[in-house]
Amino acid sequence: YSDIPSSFNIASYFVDRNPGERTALLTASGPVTYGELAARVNQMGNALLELGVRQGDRVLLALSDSVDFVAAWYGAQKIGAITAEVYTFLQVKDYKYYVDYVSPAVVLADATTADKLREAGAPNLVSLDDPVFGRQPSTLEAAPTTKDDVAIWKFTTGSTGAPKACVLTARSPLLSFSWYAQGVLDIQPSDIVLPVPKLFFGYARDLTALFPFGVGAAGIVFPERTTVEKLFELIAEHRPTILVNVPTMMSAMVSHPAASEQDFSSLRLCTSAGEALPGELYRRWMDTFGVEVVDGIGSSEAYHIYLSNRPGQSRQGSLGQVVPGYQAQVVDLDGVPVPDGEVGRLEITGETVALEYWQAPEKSAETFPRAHTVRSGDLVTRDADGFFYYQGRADDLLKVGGVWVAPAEIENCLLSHEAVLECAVVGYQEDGLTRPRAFVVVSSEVSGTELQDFVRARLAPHKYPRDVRFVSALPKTASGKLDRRALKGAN
Ligand code: 3SK
Repeated sequence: YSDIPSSFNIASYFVDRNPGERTALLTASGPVTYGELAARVNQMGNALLELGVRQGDRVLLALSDSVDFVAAWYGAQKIGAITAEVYTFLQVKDYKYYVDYVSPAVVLADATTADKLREAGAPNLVSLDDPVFGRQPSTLEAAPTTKDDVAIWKFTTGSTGAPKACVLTARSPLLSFSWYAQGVLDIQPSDIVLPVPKLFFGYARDLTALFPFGVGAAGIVFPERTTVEKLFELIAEHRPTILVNVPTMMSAMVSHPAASEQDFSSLRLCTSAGEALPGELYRRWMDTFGVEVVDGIGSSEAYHIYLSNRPGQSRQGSLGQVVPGYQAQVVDLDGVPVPDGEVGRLEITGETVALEYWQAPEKSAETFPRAHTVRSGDLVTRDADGFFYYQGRADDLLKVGGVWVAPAEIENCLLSHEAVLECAVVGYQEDGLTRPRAFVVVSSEVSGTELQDFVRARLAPHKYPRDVRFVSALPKTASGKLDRRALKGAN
């Protein structure tokens, strides 16, 4: 961190340093070079200046994935503004929340989001088809920003409450690039990255349009909703080397009838993050596609991924080891480290960690107990080799018959049943007592009793699901994570 020069601009570093003729982005209408992207970034930055945005102001991006999304993000960075992104399929009331909370100098919308944002009363709303973006010069001097300036807000929803912004400085993307993308993934100029989640989710944005740019590699952008068919098509067309994946999509991909016909030979690895990857799904993925999975865990609070497997050394069912640059501790409720093998909360220390949650001092003090440290809500164990194993969220644990039960353990057991494609276990109340309920997506006929017996035969007796619900799909959040809150609300 002390190696980063104090004067540092994210756009100058990640875009402008690259040779102009190299490909930065691959799109349906052809490749976009770094030279073309830099010119568009400058136009976007100039347009934001004309719209009155100044260094330190916030710009809210509500944009579908496109070259202009990437250019607008870097344009804002280049003039020293703070960027925050939101999903494009929110309800008017959600946009109203974000607009009030962020209080942005400008809200950037596109055809998908403009009407809803207008209805939400977004002030200073500008659509990307506004002529202001077309009449700008393609040169722009970077604002005199430093590594310690606040540059990025990443939203976190957590399992309860309204979304909060993690306030991050410019050093976070640079360190994360160096520690994770170079230190773990060994990202190379020849890499081509295909994201499963959309770019509003920092996991995907950084892996597609930030980390690759650190070495002059390329990302693929496409506006459409990500479906298995679309991914198969994009893999055949662009021959990516890295697939940025989430377990939900991995499950859908392995279950697709055309899975065995795909040529994934261009892929050197598939990252998995965003939610726990069940060991059983890892096995199915390897059997079907044979592309190495590099599972890890990250968060908006820590900026990006802080525990990860290493290519060539992945352990099934493990989150891997600490990403070099971070320190990890497993602590009890009082913050005291627990011995290896015992379940505790994960605490991560590293210079990428957010300064705070915006306008949430109490929650900030709880989550960021010391500078550069985040106390996550994730429960883990660590083994003697330093590999971490996910044990669920602290707030998802169920007390059944007086004993704590981790839903992840029951879910993993159910997933090892041949008929179960996806499942989630949450608590429900019966006669004033908490009991585990399983929601399952199956590929062939099986009864609830059979699944209950299956778990009974493998886990401690109190852990079997007292109720089994068959569903066609599990509810997901916009970033593709399981929406446990929606399941907890089911009767
Ligand atoms: O899983 C997450 O929430 C996350 C957030 C930001 C960057 C990376 C990840 C995996």
